[in-house]
Amino acid sequence: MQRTFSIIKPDAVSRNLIGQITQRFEENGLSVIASKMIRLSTEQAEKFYAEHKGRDFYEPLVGYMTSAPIVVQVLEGEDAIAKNRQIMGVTDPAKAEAGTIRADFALSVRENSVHGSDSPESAAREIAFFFDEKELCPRN
Ligand code: IDP
Repeated sequence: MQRTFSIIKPDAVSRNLIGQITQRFEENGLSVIASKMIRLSTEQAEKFYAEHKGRDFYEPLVGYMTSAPIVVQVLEGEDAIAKNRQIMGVTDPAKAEAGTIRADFALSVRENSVHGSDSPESAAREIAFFFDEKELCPRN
């Protein structure tokens, strides 16, 4: 069993896609073990995406991520990190495989509907960024 961190991003929350996106996770064997809706502050968004600081897309990304509420979730399942990345599709929706969340819902490279951790290290860091251990509700 593995845990990963997911964000349903502003473009998707604004278009009432929370249910449809969460359904993709659940029907692919990922269980939601923590979930909350929040509005990121500029400071939080800058810190969360600090690895991209200095890139041309960084400031618009921070502006977008703070533009509307998001849903942050912890997903648990077998091979959860890779499975979630597969369900999401690649960053650019135009290049994402048919049937993935980004191919079906994303608006652009920036407004691409979901975030998912890309490694065990980032999953641990990102989960701890938004959740206390006592907020996680594993199934067993
Ligand atoms: P990922 O979310 O697929 O892991 P990253 O490279 O970590 O992709 O980029 C983080 C986020 O920054 C992307 O999901 C997207 O919202 C935004 N982003 C990445 N590259 C670009 C770009 O070239 N133009 C605009 N936004 C971008």
